[in-house]
Amino acid sequence: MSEPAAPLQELEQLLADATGAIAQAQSAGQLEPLRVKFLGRKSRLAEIMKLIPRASPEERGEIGKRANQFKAAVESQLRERTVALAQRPTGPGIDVTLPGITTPQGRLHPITSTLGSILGLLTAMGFETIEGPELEYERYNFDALNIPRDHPSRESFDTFFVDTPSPEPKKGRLLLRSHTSPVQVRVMEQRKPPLRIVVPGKVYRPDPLDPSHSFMFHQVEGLMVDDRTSFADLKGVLDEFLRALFGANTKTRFRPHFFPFTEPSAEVDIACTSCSGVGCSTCGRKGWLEIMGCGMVHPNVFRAVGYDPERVQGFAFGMGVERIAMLKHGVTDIRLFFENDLRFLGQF
Ligand code: 2NM
Repeated sequence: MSEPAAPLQELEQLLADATGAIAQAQSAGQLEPLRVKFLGRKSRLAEIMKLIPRASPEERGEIGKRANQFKAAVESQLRERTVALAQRPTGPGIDVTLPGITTPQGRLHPITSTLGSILGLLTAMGFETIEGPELEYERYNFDALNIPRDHPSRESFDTFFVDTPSPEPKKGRLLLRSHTSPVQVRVMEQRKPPLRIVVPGKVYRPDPLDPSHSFMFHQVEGLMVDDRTSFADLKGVLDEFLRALFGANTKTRFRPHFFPFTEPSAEVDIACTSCSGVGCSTCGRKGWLEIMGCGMVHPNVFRAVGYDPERVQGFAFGMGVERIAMLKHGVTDIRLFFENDLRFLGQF
């Protein structure tokens, strides 16, 4: 009894073993030994097949049938596993639970965006943006602007002079411009009025460094020249500009001042952005913040560029971009703009 039943039970056990081993194979190279082990000439299957002639006639058919089924099942599992292994992605596996890689977000430098707002507003009012050289001649930075030969700002402690290999007698020494006005002089020399221009750019002054001084900063200067241009036009343009920049309710104040290149001249204050005029540490208890300088272009400046001061009138103004950015954002040290610390720059 036990002899004929044994081959059938063994085939059942062999199929379970083969199924488990094939499923665990990790490469085609691991499948071939399994084919040899379960189907080869020295396999248990081969042994069982040899028993068939000696079995009783009834059992002969059953064992033969089961042996063929076993062979077909193992061959089909080997084929399927071969295909599955070939289609499996190679290389290291992907851990779908890992956090994603974030893309760092860049942004404009606060000086760039403040400059953009300033130029955007003035351009909308009809001013054309013009840039010019940072390395200038004394003639454009001082002489043409009615700045006297003995003016203190011409001293080496107020201007970065540059070695001038072959000084041009009419243009003087080379220097790093201390304001952007020399560009306006160059434009006036080249063009006739009417003129409405704004000149942004870097300017250089050898000041001792402190929370409100840096040896390089950015300026925007404006110039309008026409046959009739008044101080009222100047006031209207700057009031409009400052209310667009700091808010519609911004109070302004024009205070008499002196510049060699304008007459009359004024400094423009806005009511303190921190205390609205009450008095605080931002405005030094004055309630007002100095925000820009301006005036009517001096006749000597017009003469220097070949304009007839009897026939043209103009106004000019200038402001520091860092100062405006500091007031807009509550920054208390100008040097932060130039240290490129991402903890600072990331806040804008
Ligand atoms: C200021 C204040 C007042 C100014 C004058 C000129 C030029 F070239 F037309 F004469 N450009 N900019 C000027 C006048 C600049 O900045 C505080």
